[in-house]
Amino acid sequence: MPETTSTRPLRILSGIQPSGQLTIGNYLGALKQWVQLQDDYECYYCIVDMHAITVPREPAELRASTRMTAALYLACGIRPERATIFVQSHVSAHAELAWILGCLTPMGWLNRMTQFKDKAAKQQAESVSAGLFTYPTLMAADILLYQANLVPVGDDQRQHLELTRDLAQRFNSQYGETFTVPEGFFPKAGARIMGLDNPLVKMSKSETSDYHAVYMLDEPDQIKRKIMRAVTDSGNSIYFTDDPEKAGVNNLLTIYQAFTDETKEAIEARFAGKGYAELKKAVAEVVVEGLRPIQARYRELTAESDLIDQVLMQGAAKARLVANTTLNTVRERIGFLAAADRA
Ligand code: AQP
Repeated sequence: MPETTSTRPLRILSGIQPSGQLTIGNYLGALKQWVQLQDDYECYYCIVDMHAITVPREPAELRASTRMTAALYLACGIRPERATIFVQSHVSAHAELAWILGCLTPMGWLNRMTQFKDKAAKQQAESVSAGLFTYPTLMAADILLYQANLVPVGDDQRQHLELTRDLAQRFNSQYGETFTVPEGFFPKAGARIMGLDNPLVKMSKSETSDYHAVYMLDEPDQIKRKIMRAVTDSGNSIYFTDDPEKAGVNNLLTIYQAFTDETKEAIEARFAGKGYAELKKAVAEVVVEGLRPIQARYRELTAESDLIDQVLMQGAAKARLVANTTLNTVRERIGFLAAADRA
């Protein structure tokens, strides 16, 4: 029988792709919440390397990025004794369930995914992989394997999460109650951090321009330089707004709010009558100070030779137990013959 919410604590699943250096978007949209949630929920935080290969990757870079991402999870304050930290490809159930869910997913659902359209548009049409197209079914498998109740993600993942919910419901109605239908959990501030060089696009770790993103491991000087060069507008008033003309100022305020947890009103009062240069200086300062302890902890953790690999090995063992329980139920429900030699 599948586990039910009534027999266990509420579960959380989330992940980040090791597709480059993590940005403050990844931190504010995801990691910062993960740390807060670990004390109240049973949390599974994975490094989704199988998602990362939906666009071409250099193997050595992928390995380095995977370790760097794991170390940043720990450096932010995720504690392996509270939360299970693991690498997606270490738990083969993700790939198997993704295939099964892919067979249940109408192409029309995938055709609607805006992230696919955005990412595909950046590549030559003939080199866009089938994996990039079916990415949302792998993400659904990640979440549903752990019977997650809540999925803390940034705004950009709303559509994928909706598809996960639709798939869970479709499976449940076709084969009987099997999956928990997850809810999204979006941060109050920082759910969508925009590019510093173009505040109309999401800040992304795979954007290559020098002044697009602040990376979590950037030096204080780099952070200041990037923020001082952030695109704003020709006006001089500072307030939160949806007006695309002032998207740059709104983005800076959002970053300030997400790092300080102050209210919008307090922040607007603080910057009333001040100029953009003062706003940028203040934002740079809270970012530098917010990242400083994380960077220090990162340096300590990566100095210990096999600590990260140990955490990942133990995490994978815990994750496999939960994932395989769900997968066995799924196999049985859809009519796969039980393999006599499978544990
Ligand atoms: N700019 C952002 N603002 C708020 N949240 C963000 N997230 C990413 N960018 C922002 C959140 O970070 C988590 C991990 O995302 P991911 O690495 O799995 O994929 P992504 O959303 O595609 O992130 P990137 O940085 O844009 O990666 P690339 O460039 O490789 O595609 C998610 O919770 C996401 O919402």
